[in-house]
Amino acid sequence: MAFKENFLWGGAVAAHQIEGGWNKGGKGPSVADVMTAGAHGVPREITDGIVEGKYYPNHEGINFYENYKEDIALFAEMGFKCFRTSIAWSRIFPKGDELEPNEDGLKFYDDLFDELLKHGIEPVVTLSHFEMPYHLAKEYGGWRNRDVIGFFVHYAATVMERYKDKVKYWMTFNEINNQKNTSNPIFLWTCSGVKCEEGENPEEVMYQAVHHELVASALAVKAARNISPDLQVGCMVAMVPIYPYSCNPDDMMLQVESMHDRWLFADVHCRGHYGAYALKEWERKGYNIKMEPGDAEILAEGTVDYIGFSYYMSDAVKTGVNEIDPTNIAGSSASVKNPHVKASDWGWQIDPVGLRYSLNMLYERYELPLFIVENGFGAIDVKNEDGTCDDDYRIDYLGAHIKEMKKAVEFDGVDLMGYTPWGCIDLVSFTTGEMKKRYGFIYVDRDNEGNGTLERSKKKSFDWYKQVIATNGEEV
Ligand code: BGP
Repeated sequence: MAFKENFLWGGAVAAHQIEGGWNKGGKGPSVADVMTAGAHGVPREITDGIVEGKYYPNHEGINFYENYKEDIALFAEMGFKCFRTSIAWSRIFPKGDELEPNEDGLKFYDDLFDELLKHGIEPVVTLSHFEMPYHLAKEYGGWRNRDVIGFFVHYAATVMERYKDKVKYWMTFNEINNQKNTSNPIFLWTCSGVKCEEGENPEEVMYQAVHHELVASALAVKAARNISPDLQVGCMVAMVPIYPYSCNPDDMMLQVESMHDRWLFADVHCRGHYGAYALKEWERKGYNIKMEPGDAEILAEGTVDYIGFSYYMSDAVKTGVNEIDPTNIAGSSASVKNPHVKASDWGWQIDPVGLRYSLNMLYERYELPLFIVENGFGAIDVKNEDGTCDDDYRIDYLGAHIKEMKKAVEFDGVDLMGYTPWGCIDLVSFTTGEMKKRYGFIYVDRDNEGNGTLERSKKKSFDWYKQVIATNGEEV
């Protein structure tokens, strides 16, 4: 058998994309709550606050806040061993800078985790999944402000202390490296609460915010160790492996440079310090990233126990495609379509082998246990009249990825803890705000404008995944 006996099969979601109840139980607004709906190809709009008459999909999500018992029963029917969700920070600290937590918010997650445990499902919790209290973004400037470190660590310690007997697996910041995407204001603002002013260099501002988050993450790891030796704290990075377009040595070197911004975050989380390439980049660009005495020790001491990562697609880079700034960590500025793989309707390149490659790269580099906490296929599903949905393309996608992760475990010896496909129940898409970009095994009756009964129904992939779990990945 390829996978361990206690392999954590499950599914993943994030609070702001499913819960709804955005102002219930004393919750304060989060940055995610001020994002309007997008549409296919049209980016979401980030407002400066709630605007009368605008539709905010995250306000209602799929009403998991009130429906979680029924939803968890469906996860249990599929045989989930674990369920990854996040805590909405602003349910616990509505503004973010209070000393005393909101008891109603704490109680909600007590009940949620109890319900999961009742079904034998282990909660896996992200502390900050692309959201923070809106007040911290508005009044403090989000993560660019060093004070936010203290607020976050207080929040992290409060919830880890409260749930230490219910939640063993934690992650600090979801896809922390996605903030490298300085061209997309959604990422910068919702991930880190940072808005750039005229004349500021967004990349420099981003690196400063990221440094604060990395220090906060390390302090949260240290806090967990004081709270209980049983807690396991991981990081969460978006793994989009980059291939050289050809064996041209220049393409290969471009690939190495492009991967730097993937490694930067994981290097600090896992090795406890910035890679030499990052320090050189800042020096070359004249960036002044402020660090305080003691930060280096904190980063060195607060390294993670495991690596959580998302995997959806791979990327390829080619020299001479764009005007590439040679001083830039190339990121995806030199990305090209890979002719060997197909793409989803949203242009995400489908590449199961890239998952095995990623598992190998991460394991060779860090030798830490790995946890695939997101993988999935966003598609426009059509519901049949009898309520079923023939999502064979999703079964094909997930099955192909599971086969590759099996090879990584069986042939390559990678230490893999678990697998939680993204959006195990249909939810609000992060980048588009759409409901029609669906990932779930469970269909939710809701459209892009917020209409629908919210009724849940099983897709074909529901029974398929149930069988995968029942056979511990032997029957895919
Ligand atoms: C990851 C995020 C998730 C989720 C997923 C799918 O980047 O961690 O929050 O949204 O991508 O993306 P989307 O919803 O845009 O299809």
